[in-house]
Amino acid sequence: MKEFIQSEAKAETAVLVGLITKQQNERKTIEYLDELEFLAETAGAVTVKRFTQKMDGPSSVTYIGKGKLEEIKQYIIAEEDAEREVGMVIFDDELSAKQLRNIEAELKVKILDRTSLILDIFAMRAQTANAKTQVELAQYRYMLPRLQRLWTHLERQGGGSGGGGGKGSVGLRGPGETQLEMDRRIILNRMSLLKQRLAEIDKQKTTQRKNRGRMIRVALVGYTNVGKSTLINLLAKSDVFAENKLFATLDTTVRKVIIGNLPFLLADTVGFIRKLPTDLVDSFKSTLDEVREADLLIHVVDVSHPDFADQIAVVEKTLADLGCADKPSLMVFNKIDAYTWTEKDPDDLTPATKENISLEQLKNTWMAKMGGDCIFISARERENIDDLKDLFYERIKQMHTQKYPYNDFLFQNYEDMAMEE
Ligand SMILES: Nc1nc2c(ncn2[C@@H]2O[C@H](COP(=O)(O)OP(=O)(O)OP(=O)(O)O)[C@@H](O)[C@H]2O)c(=O)[nH]1
Ligand SMILES: [Mg+2]
Repeated sequence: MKEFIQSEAKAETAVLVGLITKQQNERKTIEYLDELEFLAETAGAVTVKRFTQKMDGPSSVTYIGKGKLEEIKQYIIAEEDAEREVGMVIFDDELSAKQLRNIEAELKVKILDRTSLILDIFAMRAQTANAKTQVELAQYRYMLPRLQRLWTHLERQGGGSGGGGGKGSVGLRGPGETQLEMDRRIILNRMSLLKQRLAEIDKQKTTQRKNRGRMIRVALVGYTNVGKSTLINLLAKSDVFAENKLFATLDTTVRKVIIGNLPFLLADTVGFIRKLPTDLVDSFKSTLDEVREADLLIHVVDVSHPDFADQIAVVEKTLADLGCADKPSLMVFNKIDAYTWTEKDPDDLTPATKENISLEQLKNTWMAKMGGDCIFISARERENIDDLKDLFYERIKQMHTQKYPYNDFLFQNYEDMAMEE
């Protein structure tokens, strides 16, 4: 009867698990788990509980300690007794095959880690053939070293107690190494097919890019949910999907933008995130080609986010991994409308923290650091957009005249011409 009462639309519940280590203090862990909760929400799961544990480093056997695992198990049982099913337990770091297997055997619910959760969201978001192929490939990459675990899982379902196969479905009874080998081979074949398909798409895309004409190519890059799509929509008057969810954008969109009399190409790209495995980034190579081949990068930052400085570091690191560390770039601090800070009481003599910095101070600090290479705006509230356009115009015009010295006709100032006539 329980099934009938539970509505189909009821969101799955999730329990989050994170470690506090020497490298990752409690505050950091909380921030990471906040982000993990947002990821879970994006995937459609409601977080009901968090568990953290202080350890030197993750245990290679069960990631967390035995005692903590038991505590989580007891929590799940208690919830079940109260007719509240725990749908899944999500770990903040990537789990090895061994860890997954052991944890699953103990907790007996769906176990996810940050990577598989992100892959799940990617699968949900993928629209084009390119994105779908990339996601499928990334999923197999994740799955392959963990096949053993998937297999024991199936074995449990199929095996039953009576030996000799029990009630399991065809092909799942009495599985042995041969079956595992076959599965591996099927997946490897599928992966090489997907790689082939991506190579073809790649070729088409390269040709398309060559035919785009002589225009400077600009790419918006940044952490997920900072407002990249909102900004391209504003500048290109386009309607790229933007919403308050992580990874709203998975496919690259390129738009022609004209500022004054200067046309250029602007690309919106997939957002970056912490702890994203490098081979996952590799799977999105063709999406990220737009970044690699750009003449200018616009690094968009959500200044209203408490961890924006960390996010900047993650984006810079990812860009370096892509070989783009030295590309010319501008930094756009977005969401100034949502920036908050608490003024320090004059009696409070403790050192000022990042929560005590006014927007004005923040601007001054970054301007001092970056000179004219940064700007503060609100894409949604359209604050300071004229200055942003001026900055883009100056930079891109300079690049254009350098790269295409013979078609500077683009910069004729039509007003001046009118006066000369
Ligand atoms: N307060 C405020 N919110 C903004 C601003 N710009 C964008 N947003 C909101 O931030 C959320 C994310 O915006 P997107 O444009 O989808 O962000 P994105 O960087 O493209 O995100 P992904 O594609 O998910 O990586 C949306 O809810 C926007 O409405 C801004 O200037 N101020
Ligand atoms: Mg987007």
